[in-house]
Amino acid sequence: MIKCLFTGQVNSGKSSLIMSLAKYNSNLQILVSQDNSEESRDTASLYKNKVSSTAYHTHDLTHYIFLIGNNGQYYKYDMIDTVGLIDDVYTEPDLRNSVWKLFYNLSKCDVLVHAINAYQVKQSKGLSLLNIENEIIGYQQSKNNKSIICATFSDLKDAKKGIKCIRKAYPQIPVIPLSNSTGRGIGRLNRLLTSYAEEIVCNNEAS
Ligand SMILES: Nc1nc2c(ncn2[C@@H]2O[C@H](COP(=O)(O)OP(=O)(O)OP(=O)(O)O)[C@@H](O)[C@H]2O)c(=O)[nH]1
Ligand SMILES: [Mg+2]
Repeated sequence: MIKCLFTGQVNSGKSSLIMSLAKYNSNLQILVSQDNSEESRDTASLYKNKVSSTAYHTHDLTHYIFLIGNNGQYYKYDMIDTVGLIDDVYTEPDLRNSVWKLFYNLSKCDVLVHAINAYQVKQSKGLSLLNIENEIIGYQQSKNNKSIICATFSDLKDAKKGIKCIRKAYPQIPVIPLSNSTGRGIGRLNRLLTSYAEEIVCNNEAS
């Protein structure tokens, strides 16, 4: 199973992204488990209803296990939704445990999907990521691991400038303009995750 970690600031669209991917690969069942333990994964119950565009706040990790792919070739993905990042994430006692879990899973994941609200970038007149976001992206890069940046809220007016800004800051990472409202970019994200899965499976078989 391929592990994909979704990170990003609060309300950057992480949970919606996972739901969009689930819907894109429709009719595939989704297993949801609320924490990271093996037992709970084994006993994870089936929540077909979770596949909706309704977003909800998540305080801890949530695993969504489902198949994604195209052209009849599907791969099992463990989509891991993480805590919404804020400025003082390290000092908030409530968040500390979630941040530990995030970094633990980062060290184990195959693919990182980092969500950045492209509209907000434009609004704040430039890309100013939180320290913890730079650490997360930097960690993946230092390990030469696969990363994707989703420039969410691309449906909003003038998000284009934000997307340009993100691309300029990260020329070496694929940046996908994405909208969880219109579905823009979900197909592209799906294709990229499918091709990464092919590569990862091939490498695992070879080693
Ligand atoms: N217009 C627009 N709204 C979006 C988009 N993505 C998410 N939203 C909305 O933004 C809000 C936050 O989305 P979530 O998916 O909950 O964001 P999140 O990053 O999981 O938030 P936390 O878990 O609180 O950190 C919800 O009301 C979504 O419907 C997008 O691409 N475009
Ligand atoms: Mg969320």
